[in-house]
Amino acid sequence: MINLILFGPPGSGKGTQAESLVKKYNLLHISTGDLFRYNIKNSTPLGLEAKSYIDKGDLVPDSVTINMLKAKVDENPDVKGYIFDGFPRTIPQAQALDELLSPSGGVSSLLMLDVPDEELVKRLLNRGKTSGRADDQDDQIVRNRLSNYKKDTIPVFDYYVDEGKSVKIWGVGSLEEVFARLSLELDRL
Ligand code: B4P
Repeated sequence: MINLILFGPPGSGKGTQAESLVKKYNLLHISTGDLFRYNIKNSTPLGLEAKSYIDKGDLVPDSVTINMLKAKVDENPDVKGYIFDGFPRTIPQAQALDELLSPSGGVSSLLMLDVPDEELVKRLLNRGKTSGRADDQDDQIVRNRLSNYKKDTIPVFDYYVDEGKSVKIWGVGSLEEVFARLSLELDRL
């Protein structure tokens, strides 16, 4: 079973690349960002809670995020493997994922899309012009997301380095070029 974490700063292309990877490798794509946005759109209690954090560029609390992720995995027991996109973003989330996946062999690999900050800000503000996403429209909110990534999320990369599972992939170039780099790593699993 392949249990892949697609990792990287906001705007690094995780969602974009996950869409292509699931088709090629027949895996289930679980994006916590998409799950939150679905709940926000449908005004569920979970969505209302998540919105107050996401709109400011803050992380949603671990307890809420972990329970939502577990429910999604439990709903889909018969899959060939998963691409976790945007999860884990904190050490407690990584520990919860390890526990959840231990019956199926644990995390196979963490692939980090490496993109310089100024390129990320440019991509996100550009997406904000058409996406309607409040968290993509304001320079300060975008920079807050980047600073939260450095503080809370980078330690997750180091956590899996200790297990020999973290790999950095250069995330600048055309969508096809980045996809080819990711595929090379996935083919090794
Ligand atoms: P996410 O939905 O995960 O959003 P993201 O980090 O902005 O996006 P991603 O990296 O997938 O970028 P994309 O491919 O779209 O999270 C949103 C928020 O939800 C978080 O800030 C947080 O508040 C909350 N949240 C989610 N998960 C959480 C968790 N586990 N714990 C707590 N809170 C959580 O690409 C971005 C743009 O770049 C697109 O416009 C795309 O077209 C463009 N692009 C992609 N690849 C490109 C390339 N190679 N060249 C040029 N442009 C490219």
